[in-house]
Amino acid sequence: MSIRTPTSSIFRPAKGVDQGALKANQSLVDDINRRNVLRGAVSLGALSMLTGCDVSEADSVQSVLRAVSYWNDRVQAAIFRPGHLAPTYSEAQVVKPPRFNAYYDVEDVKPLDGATWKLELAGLIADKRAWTAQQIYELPEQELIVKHICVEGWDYIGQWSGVSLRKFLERIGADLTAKYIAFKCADDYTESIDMATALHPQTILATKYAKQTIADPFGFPLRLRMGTKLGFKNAKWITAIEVTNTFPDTFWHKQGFNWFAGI
Ligand SMILES: Nc1nc2c(c(=O)[nH]1)N[C@H]1C(S)=C(S)[C@@H](COP(=O)(O)O)O[C@H]1N2
Ligand SMILES: [Mo]
Repeated sequence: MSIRTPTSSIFRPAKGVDQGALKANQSLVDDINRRNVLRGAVSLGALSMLTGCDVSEADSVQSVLRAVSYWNDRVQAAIFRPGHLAPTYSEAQVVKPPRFNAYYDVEDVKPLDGATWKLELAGLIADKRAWTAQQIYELPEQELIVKHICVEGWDYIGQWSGVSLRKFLERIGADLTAKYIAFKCADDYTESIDMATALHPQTILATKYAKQTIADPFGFPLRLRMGTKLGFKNAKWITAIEVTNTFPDTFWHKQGFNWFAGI
């Protein structure tokens, strides 16, 4: 199975500089460009000006890009408004079926057995008993009709429903003052989010799409869905949730993508 790396439609090469070192760090460059952190396309000149250093060696390019991206994570977390809602849409705008994506092709999806699947709980949680799919289906449902935006440059409006993550965390006695919620998935994907996003009113553990049980490729039986985060943060096929104060690194962040990834 080969790992597909999202390609960019946003990369704009600056004239007159060696683009090799920037191309080698394309995901970081894309992220910084997309957020307009440098108020223009990333170039070696802009990075040199920003840092006051001569950013020309491949190693220093990568460390400067990483520093800008981490700084960007912190700024995004600081300006996140817990009560600010992402735009919502009407049922008539919902795309059916949803558009599939993963770090591998749809033929390689390994469906989970809903009868034996369990959601494991770990970390700063009072009641760590595992949950069956049936137990989760019995929880109150909330519906989200929001835009799913993938960094690969496409989006669609989707209709997801399931229990509010805030309500679920309260129910299991999670420490709501902890910093992070980490998700493990059946396909070895990992994601983590900050507590403010976990408690946001548009963050749910989805079991349904367009009022039907989520189909296998879209994360059956349980996936995360947030109105305030980019597509890749929305972990599918969740098998475990951990509440922690130790930063849980993630599949895409390890490859240089922005961790906060707000919309
Ligand atoms: N477990 C898991 N979750 C995942 C992924 C993945 O590869 N594995 N891909 C992410 C990416 S990049 C996107 S855009 C969305 C796609 O969700 P969808 O197929 O429901 O549209 O799932 C995200 N969640
Ligand atoms: Mo994505």
